[in-house]
Amino acid sequence: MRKNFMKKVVAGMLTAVMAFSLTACGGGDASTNDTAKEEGSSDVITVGFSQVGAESDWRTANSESMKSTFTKDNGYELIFDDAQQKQENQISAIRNFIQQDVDYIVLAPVTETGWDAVLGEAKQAGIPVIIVDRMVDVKDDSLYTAWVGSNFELEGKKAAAYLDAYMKAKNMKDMKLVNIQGTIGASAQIGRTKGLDDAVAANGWNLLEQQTGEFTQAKGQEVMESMLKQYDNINVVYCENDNEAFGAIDAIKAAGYEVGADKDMMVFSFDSTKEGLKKVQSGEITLNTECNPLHGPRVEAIIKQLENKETPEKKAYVDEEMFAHDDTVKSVTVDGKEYPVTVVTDEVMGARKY
Ligand code: GYE
Repeated sequence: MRKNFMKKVVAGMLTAVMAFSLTACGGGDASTNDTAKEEGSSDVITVGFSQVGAESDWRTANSESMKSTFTKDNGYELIFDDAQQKQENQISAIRNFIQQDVDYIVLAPVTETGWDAVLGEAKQAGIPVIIVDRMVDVKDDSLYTAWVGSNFELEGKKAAAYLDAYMKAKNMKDMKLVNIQGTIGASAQIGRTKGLDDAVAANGWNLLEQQTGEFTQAKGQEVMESMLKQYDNINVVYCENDNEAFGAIDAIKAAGYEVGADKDMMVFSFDSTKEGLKKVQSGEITLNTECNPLHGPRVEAIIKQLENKETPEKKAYVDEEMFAHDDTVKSVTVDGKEYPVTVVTDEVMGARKY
């Protein structure tokens, strides 16, 4: 139940009681009660959203989805805070939201750990917290009301299964693999790295190095440049998001190599933003495993449930696809489930809005 709304309901009830006693005394005006009711029902819902930053195209699409959902016209006041990838900024944003007595706090956490204290403060203040995108790792699950986002480990497993199937289909024996990781400690990094690590262990792949590219294009490029200086004959580059892949591709080309599955180096990516899919269509990215950023309506659905005193699902995963340059591998099987691979055509490109 919305706190400001509750406050108004209580105020309305008091007014009604007073009006009733005045009427009983013969001099009352019962319309006071209606005014209070009207005020209550036209109340805007205030949402404080602590966003990680603006590090990637995915993030831009995610912010846009939140902003276009929580509008004045839809009955919301959105307080948007960009933490510039720093947890301390997110913690102070949450403290500000508590001070402003918002109705809901929405948190897209930069990393999983370190939230117990501040989420405890929100709980103490009686403000529901909805976690979106990456997860939090807290001792007490009651510190947040609900979470919605992606199954990052499944994304990693699907990508690794594709790489395995691709290698076998093309009879490639010699793998020299590098991994440009996301922000260390972020669920998206933990899951995508784990999917790869497990496959490396199971298949005995030659993983030369893992280094963070912090989910940005600039860092992706820098890390790739240094790996190219250090190792000869890298042939698979597993990037953990599109922007890192863009940076890595620039670095590979600048070093004089050709990018593509049948060229010098194969690039893997996650997100499948419009720019990311363009590079799949051109062949510079071999496989792009989708991660859906359009969480605004999903968070709103949770808030509506809470407003209606319903209990939202504690954790909800989003369904996601895989996009490839060609149909060498038509599907992969992970944990007994088959996932189709879609070849990027003009039609696929046309349907992608972000
Ligand atoms: O993959 C990346 C962004 O947490 C799913 O963060 C998100 C990741 C996304 O910077 O592009």
